[in-house]
Amino acid sequence: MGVTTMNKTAFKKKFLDLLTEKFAISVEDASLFEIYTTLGTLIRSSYAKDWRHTWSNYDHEQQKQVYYFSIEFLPGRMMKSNLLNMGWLDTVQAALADLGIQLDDVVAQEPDMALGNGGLGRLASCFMDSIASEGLPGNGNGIRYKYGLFKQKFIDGYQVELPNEWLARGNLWEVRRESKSVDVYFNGYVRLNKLDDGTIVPVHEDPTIVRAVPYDTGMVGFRNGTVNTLRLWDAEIPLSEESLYRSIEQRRAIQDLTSVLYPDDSNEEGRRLRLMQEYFFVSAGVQSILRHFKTKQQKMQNLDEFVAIHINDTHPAMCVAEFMRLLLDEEKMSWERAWNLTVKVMSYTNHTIMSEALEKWSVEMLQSMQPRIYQIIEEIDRRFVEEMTGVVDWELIQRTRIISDGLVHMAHLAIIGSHSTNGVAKLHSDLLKTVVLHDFYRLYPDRFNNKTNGIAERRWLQLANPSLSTVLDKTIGQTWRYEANDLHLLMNYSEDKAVHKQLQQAKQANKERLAAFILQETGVRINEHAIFDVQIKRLHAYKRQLLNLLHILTLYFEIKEEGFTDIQPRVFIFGAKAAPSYHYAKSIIKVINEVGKMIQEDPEVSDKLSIVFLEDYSVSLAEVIIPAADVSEQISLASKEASGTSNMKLMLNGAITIATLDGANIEIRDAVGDENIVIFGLTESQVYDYYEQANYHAYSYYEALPKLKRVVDSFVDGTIANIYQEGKEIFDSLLTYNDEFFVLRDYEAYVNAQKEIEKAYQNQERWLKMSLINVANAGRFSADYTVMKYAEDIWQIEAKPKSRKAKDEKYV
Ligand code: OX2
Repeated sequence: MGVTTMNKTAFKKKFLDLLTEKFAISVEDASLFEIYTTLGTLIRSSYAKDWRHTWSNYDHEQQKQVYYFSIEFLPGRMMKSNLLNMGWLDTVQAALADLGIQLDDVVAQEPDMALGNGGLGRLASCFMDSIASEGLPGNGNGIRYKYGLFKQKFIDGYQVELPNEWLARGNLWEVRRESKSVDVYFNGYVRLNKLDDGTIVPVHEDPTIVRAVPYDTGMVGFRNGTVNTLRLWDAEIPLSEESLYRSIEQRRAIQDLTSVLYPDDSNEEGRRLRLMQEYFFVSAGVQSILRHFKTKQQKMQNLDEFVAIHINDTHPAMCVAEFMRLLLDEEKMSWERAWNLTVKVMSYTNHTIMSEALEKWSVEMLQSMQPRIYQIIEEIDRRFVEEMTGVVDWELIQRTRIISDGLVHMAHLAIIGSHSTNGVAKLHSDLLKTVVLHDFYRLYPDRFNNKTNGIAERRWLQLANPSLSTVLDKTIGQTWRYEANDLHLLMNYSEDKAVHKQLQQAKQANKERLAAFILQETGVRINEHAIFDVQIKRLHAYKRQLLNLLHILTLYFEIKEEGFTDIQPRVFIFGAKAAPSYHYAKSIIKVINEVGKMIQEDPEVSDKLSIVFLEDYSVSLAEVIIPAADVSEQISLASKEASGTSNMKLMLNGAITIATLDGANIEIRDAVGDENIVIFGLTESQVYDYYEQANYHAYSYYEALPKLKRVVDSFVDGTIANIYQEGKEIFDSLLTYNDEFFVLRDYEAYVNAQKEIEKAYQNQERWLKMSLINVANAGRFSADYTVMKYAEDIWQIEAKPKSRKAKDEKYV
């Protein structure tokens, strides 16, 4: 059974046979989990041949491949997306229905694979889908964490973290490849032995050896027969060394290596175990790439014609040093030749300008944990300084060198050791050049480029939003399903009332679906005809969920104290996890929850406003929320959000964006035009002016705007029940500590922008046209296009024509 040929009868037979074979059970008696397992097994075995062929074709045709190194991947559930990409979705859905089974109940059995925190990891997974769907030879390389990102619960409005045992019932999609294991060395010390001929041979004495075992998962391309590989590494005790690691502590230390994903998003904590994780997956990945390369009949010096390695943020930056180590120590290559190859092979993406997320490791820690890697980094640093001396001024060298003040700067290593550094949206890439990495831009202007993020539109529209997809099919045909830019055909219907009506009905159906979900999860019944106003992203001060809350409180006081009655009902929906150690972010969660409760218990306001803070935001939850959104909140302080990707997903589903000119919001504005988005607030250059002149006084806004004062005071004057130090903490952050993220400065503009949103919504004709224009112009944010740009400009890899997206007859 090939992946694109499948009919209902054949599927049913296969499925029922396998159910019997696996569980000796009839379909009537089978549990949903047994059905899920059977279907998953069938799916996997059906793409297995294509998986093998994909790999052997790359080899056979000597194709250059990219290896995307990322410490996080966030694929969510895979069953439905595999079915879609195999071309089986409709058939399987119908066949199961014949058997009395709802596919959605089956797919809900799959735990979210949540090996990432947020945008960074989800981007890596969107890229995996698109790389395969474009038929590009590309593979992921990461860590198989035993526990995914923590599960979030609210108890008395507080966030509580529970372990996420995603592997408890096994993982259908992975294949353990024992035979591809490699050893990774830690600790000990390195002796440099001088041979008779003068060459120096490093010997790693007394190391701790960890066995890295890969688990591979097929990344199925959209209807093209391509199945790439996501390789995640697990840490084990090497068999031959068992006697050496007899103590429980030693064994535990090794097993703990891949236990947990660090739950910090855009924030760096500098913990020892994290550094171990980084070296672990870097070394395992690079070793296996080189081992594979050596099976080809190719010269090592031509390696760059066959291999590209991508460093996704700084966590895998040690790829540079590990690659050098292997070329020098194992392949006996000269430094110059090895360095030349390394720079050609490596490329790096920066995902944030927030300095607290730029990794720095102490020299002592790195030196004791990876003595050889440290030596190599030291030598890279020494040569860098030597090369630049006399060419550029001394201060510039000191600011850009890798090791300074007892710290190893990982971003510096990634930039110096690669041929390409890119940001993730136009503004962000410009800021890298002009501010954050300006010194490096002076040294290597040609290395800097922009690659605006993209999203897997198949998942975020075709799978998540069947109601809208049906309207699109009927209106513009089906080519948009494989060529996202064809969504633009919808512009021909921008004034078409009948199409508007259908879009409205699709949105309403999604709102009802979400309302039912909310009722089931929280027991709260929301007004399905209210504006659904959505902010879904990590809880971080710079993303300014607090600004959203100030607006909600403003509406609350307008109703309670100023007698406003003609407010358009709104449901404010939040999804956000806070890093467990991020106290301030957790206080904001608590206060949002308490305000939500206060509103809900007050009949004077509860029919007009409500807050729903959904627990445990995840990929699967996003798939239910996004299609139902009317308003997309993208309100970070300008310059702080590198790109954002929920902004793209929400626009694609017809939400209207209320945004600052930050990250990819700017490109969304360019795509839809000023009339179809609501922009407010400081621009990035105004923010920088404030920094330069140090003349921001938050207090003056508090004093000058009575409504704002009323709202800010409510954090400490007893208006909101059950908040104690949380309210005070927020109050102080705004006034005592002068409001680091200019929340008070942007407040008035934001409230006015929200009035504009309300006005636009009340004119449904205008609103539906705006919404349509957003959908019609979202195609450019498909990750299919993004990865093609990476492939052409950075990785220099190509798809073979037959592996490009298949334009299946059904869709032409
Ligand atoms: C995130 C960025 O904060 C976000 O703006 C961006 O869209 C996403 O990466 C994908 O590029 N950790 N998470 C991010 O950056 C870091 C570091």
